Amino acid sequence: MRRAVCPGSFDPITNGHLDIVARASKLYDTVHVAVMINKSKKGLFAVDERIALIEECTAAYGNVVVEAFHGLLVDYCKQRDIPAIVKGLRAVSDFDYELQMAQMNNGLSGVETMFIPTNPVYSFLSSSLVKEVATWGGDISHLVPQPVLRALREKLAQR
Ligand code: COD
Repeated sequence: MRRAVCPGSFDPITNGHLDIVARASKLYDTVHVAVMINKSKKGLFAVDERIALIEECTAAYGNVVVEAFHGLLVDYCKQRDIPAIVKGLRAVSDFDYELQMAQMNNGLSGVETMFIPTNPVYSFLSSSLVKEVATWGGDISHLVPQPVLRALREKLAQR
């Protein structure tokens, strides 16, 4: 059984994240999407809301498990016997920090990190930019899956 994890904040999941999860789901028997909880960072979406959105957007893949985790990613991997982390690389600017994390995680536990190059149509895309553009009424319909678009509109209307 080949298992991998795609970790992140996913606040909320974007088409860039989804593209990486979809591609990983073709390479591995099971892909875990781990919503890593960072208590010092208050997100727009609650962790449960992020999980529900990711589950809805990945249901069709058939081999994706979505969970929240508070702690080190290497501990998440150890507890579930996951040997590989899959990350998307958007640009050279991502590389420095991603390399540091990959080397730290490998040094801590031997887990490997696999990088998948971003689809160029999503190379500028991040959850924070999506939230900023949506806050000011910009069109993000081509950047996030439909359930996220709906949830973002509802969330911003409550503010
Ligand atoms: N195209 C392709 N991939 C993308 C895109 C895009 N447009 N946007 C994001 N991604 C991928 C990247 O691989 C990114 O790393 C991942 O999705 C998650 O992105 P975000 O923005 O949701 O999440 P981040 O960057 O906040 O996530 C950082 C982690 C939570 C993965 C990291 O901090 C972590 O592992 N934390 C757990 C604690 C820990 O173990 N710390 C020690 C690390 S060495």
